[in-house]
Amino acid sequence: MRIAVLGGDGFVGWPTCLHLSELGHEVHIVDNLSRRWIDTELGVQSLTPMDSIQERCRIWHEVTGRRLHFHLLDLAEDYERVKHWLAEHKPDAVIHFAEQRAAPYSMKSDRHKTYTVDNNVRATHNLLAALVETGIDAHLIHLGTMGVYGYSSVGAPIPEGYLDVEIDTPSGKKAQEILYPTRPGSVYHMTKSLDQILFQFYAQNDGLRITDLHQGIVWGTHTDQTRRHEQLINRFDYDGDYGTVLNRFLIQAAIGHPLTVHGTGGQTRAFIHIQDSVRCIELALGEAPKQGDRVRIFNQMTETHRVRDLAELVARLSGAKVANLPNPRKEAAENDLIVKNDQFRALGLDPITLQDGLLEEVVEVARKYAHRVDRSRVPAVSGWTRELGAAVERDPEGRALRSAS
Ligand code: NAD
Ligand code: USQ
Repeated sequence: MRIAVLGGDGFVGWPTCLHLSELGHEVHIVDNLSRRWIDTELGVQSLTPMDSIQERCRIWHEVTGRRLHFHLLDLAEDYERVKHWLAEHKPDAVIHFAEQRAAPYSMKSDRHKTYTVDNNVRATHNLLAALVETGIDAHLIHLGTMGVYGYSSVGAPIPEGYLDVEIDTPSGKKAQEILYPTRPGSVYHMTKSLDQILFQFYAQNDGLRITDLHQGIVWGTHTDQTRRHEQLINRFDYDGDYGTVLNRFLIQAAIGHPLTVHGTGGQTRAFIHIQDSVRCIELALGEAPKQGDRVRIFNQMTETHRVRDLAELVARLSGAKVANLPNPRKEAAENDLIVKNDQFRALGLDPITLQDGLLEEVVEVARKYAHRVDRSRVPAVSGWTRELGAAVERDPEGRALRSAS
């Protein structure tokens, strides 16, 4: 298949490109490299030293003899170029990772909020409109988030995207299937909720064939392919904006930083290892919906954990201390989460779990590159409201200490 991987220079995109290339697909990476620019804006860098995308593609060719094609293109800024690119390359499948994906970054300021909405919603809508206009019948796979469902305890499993409801009408009860009501917890998560509506409309109106993967928090760093050469190494974010919770705890353990638990750590979230994430994309590719089908929604996660349990696990593994910090986010302090993921399991996914020794592998990678860590960038200081941001008191190194109130 000819596959366009939008956002193929990113944390999940890059290993996906390698995995699909190894399977024999013709892979085209489309990326505007905005993530690398954001590192520059924030004054941080990936824990792991990443080469330029062109160099990464060259190394892949050297190692495997397979070619990856890179195209510098902004999906949000230049609709005409997006349309021409699609018309010229006519992909069989499009995998869409190309969005600003950090919740804390999306809440930093009004500028970051508007950037995140403009970038994400326009990128998705430009792509949909261009697919219709060019008449390209590609299977579109989008990386969405478990966060669209929200994190209040509902006491029932979260279904895969849709909810069966009964509506009272004058002629009696009528059954209806609706998108599960969204309850995004950040501006970033809100853009993924908006994406869902765009997908619903274009599938229904234009027959676009769409799969939306509601992914949990991705942890780990290596996949079978990124292990093949030092210069194929994956991005690893550890800073307070882009680092996600488990990877942050593992790097904090490696550098002797207390594990930064927000509040009581009673937040329960869904997780998936990066190797399973790329495998799920392969499985979803093989299950394309037909024209006229509703958007196919999968919950791309393999297990759920409470933040404080993760901290305890990493502390046991490494001897690290746990610090309960004031939470800069507006979120439920404690929640339960039960999630259905039957579709991937039925397709043959055999999940990698936290017990599989891969936690140690991440700590080893983190130790190897610990000299690249700027400890002052570890605390999460982007507040969901001005008050929450201000309540995070910092020490002279910029580390969050305790509530100022
Ligand atoms: P990432 O930031 O590492 O990668 C995103 C890539 O998209 C970057 O290379 C960036 O330069 C590119 N991009 C952004 N806007 C673009 C635009 N307008 N035009 C072209 N390229 C653009 O993110 P990631 O962690 O790889 O996540 C990929 C996708 O998966 C995101 O959509 C994210 O919402 C979703 N997701 C990620 C996680 C996670 O834990 N990392 C979990 C659930 C869902
Ligand atoms: N948390 C801590 N300490 C930290 C960092 C985070 O306690 O040092 C807590 C947060 O307060 C939150 C939970 O851990 O309760 C998860 O935070 P996170 O940063 O790991 O994840 P999140 O902001 O939800 O975003 C990440 C990805 C995003 C993806 C989402 C999937 O950045 O792209 O959509 O995970 S999900 O969480 O399932 O919605």
